[in-house]
Amino acid sequence: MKLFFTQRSPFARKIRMLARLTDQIGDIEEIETTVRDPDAPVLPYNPTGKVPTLVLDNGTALSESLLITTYLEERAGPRAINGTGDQRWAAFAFDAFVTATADNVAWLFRERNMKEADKQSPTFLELERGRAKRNYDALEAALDTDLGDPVRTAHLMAASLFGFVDLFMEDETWHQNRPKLLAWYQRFEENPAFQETMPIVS
Ligand SMILES: N[C@@H](CCC(=O)N[C@@H](CS)C(=O)NCC(=O)O)C(=O)O
Repeated sequence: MKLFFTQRSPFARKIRMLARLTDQIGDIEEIETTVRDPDAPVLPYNPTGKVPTLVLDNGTALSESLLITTYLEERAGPRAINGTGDQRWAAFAFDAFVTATADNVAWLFRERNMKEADKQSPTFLELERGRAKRNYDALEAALDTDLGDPVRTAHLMAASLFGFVDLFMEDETWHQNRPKLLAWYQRFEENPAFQETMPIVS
């Protein structure tokens, strides 16, 4: 299989971590691509040009990180990390919430980091900051339950997202007044899969 990724994408980092944690990385060729570029290596496989994109050996191209997560979780068999039965669907539901949070932060990033200051919409920024705050508060509250051990795919998404914000949007504090979330993240930073997928940025 081929996995197209960028160093910066938190969605791709989550998949890269999952592949390592479920011992599937040996079956995956990780290919770094550009985005928003007519020559991007991912484009022949996925016309949306988005990462992550996982191309299966039969040529099927999976995009949207939750779909790729679901595929790799099923393929992992006993090594899957989201549990079984109802527990598994609760884990996927939690992952969907964290992934939606990451989508929201990505919109915020595009508005504030990729547009000139005078082209940015204060209304949009306020709305998205409000949404991010609500979601981070929900994550802080979830720490006693969903964010506890063991590591599920939602944890991989949350850690990738916080790593992204710290590196590229450092003044958007996700941890201010959220001590449990910060302590959780600081522990998670030691995870070898997190260390191995640290964005290499020049
Ligand atoms: N909901 C998508 C989000 C993926 C996404 O937004 N990826 C960004 C990079 S972080 C991307 O591919 N952007 C390329 C573009 O906007 O053209 C997922 O979960 O995979």
